[in-house]
Amino acid sequence: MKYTIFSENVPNIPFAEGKSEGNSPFWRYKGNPIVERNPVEGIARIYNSAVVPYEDGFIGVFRGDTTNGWPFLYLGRSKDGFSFTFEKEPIVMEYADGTPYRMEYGYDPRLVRLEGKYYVVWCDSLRGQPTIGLAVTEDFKKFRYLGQPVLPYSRNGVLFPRKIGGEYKLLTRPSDQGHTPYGDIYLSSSKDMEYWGRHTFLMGPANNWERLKIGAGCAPIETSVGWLLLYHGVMLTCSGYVYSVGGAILDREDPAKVLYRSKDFLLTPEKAYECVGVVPNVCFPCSAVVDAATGRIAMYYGCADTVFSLAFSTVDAVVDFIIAHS
Ligand code: BMA
Repeated sequence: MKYTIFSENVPNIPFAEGKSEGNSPFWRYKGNPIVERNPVEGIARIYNSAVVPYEDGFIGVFRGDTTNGWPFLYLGRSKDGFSFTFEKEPIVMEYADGTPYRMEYGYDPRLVRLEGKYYVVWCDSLRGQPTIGLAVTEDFKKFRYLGQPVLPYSRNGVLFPRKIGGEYKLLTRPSDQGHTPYGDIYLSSSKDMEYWGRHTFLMGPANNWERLKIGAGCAPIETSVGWLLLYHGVMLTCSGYVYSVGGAILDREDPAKVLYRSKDFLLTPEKAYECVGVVPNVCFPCSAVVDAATGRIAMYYGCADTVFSLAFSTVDAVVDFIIAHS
């Protein structure tokens, strides 16, 4: 391996050998999608969701769009990272005093292990308006609601998996109520996970395939070159939005510095399950499982706001691609 991943070994990482497809450093799992329509009674679709290794298998927080149209967060478990069983009821979160948090809706969760606990970051709401929600769990039974690090409107909250320079770091994408011209990723800092500040601009749309807006995707992966950030970028065409996957590398000790950023997308909607669905032409990454020993990457991504899929690569292939196309 040319580059090191600073993370745990995950010998049972869901993975299949393959070759990059077309202009991508990734190759798709041949059994995609791994979650089809109507996965659970009362849930019409599961897609933009996050998975982490847990005990002897995998666990995830999933976006489930209910049959009455509202998105909520559901727990799913898997032995192999490919096939999941989901809970029928949404995750219940509580404030520190034990009162339940009444979630109006929740979508596009991210999940990260940090200091031995698991943090869920998702698109929550404050008086009906989208902003970032934060919760923590140690056992996936009790979820403590930690509040909202930033004001509405914001989406695509992503936590770094460790403190940097003594501070927690959070990526967000400020916006307005709708699909907007606010398309930039910002970086915020906190000493205690409660008060967030020193909001700084990280990056905005730079290439035509992401011209409309970008948003952080998977929790950044720490490598010997820097933090590997897989994100989504949106292009507006005459028949709607196209969501592709982009890649950048941020400085390890100062993640506000973008060291490399690919001019080309890393994955774009090509397969029928990415191009046809409730919202056509969407590849939306929310998490990646990595194995430090082999450098393997398994990226989970939502497809066409309808189904859930996996694509594979290695740290060497992805980092070299980003540097070569930077
Ligand atoms: C974004 C979010 C995502 C969704 C995408 C495409 O604004 O709502 O959940 O995948 O639009 O519809």
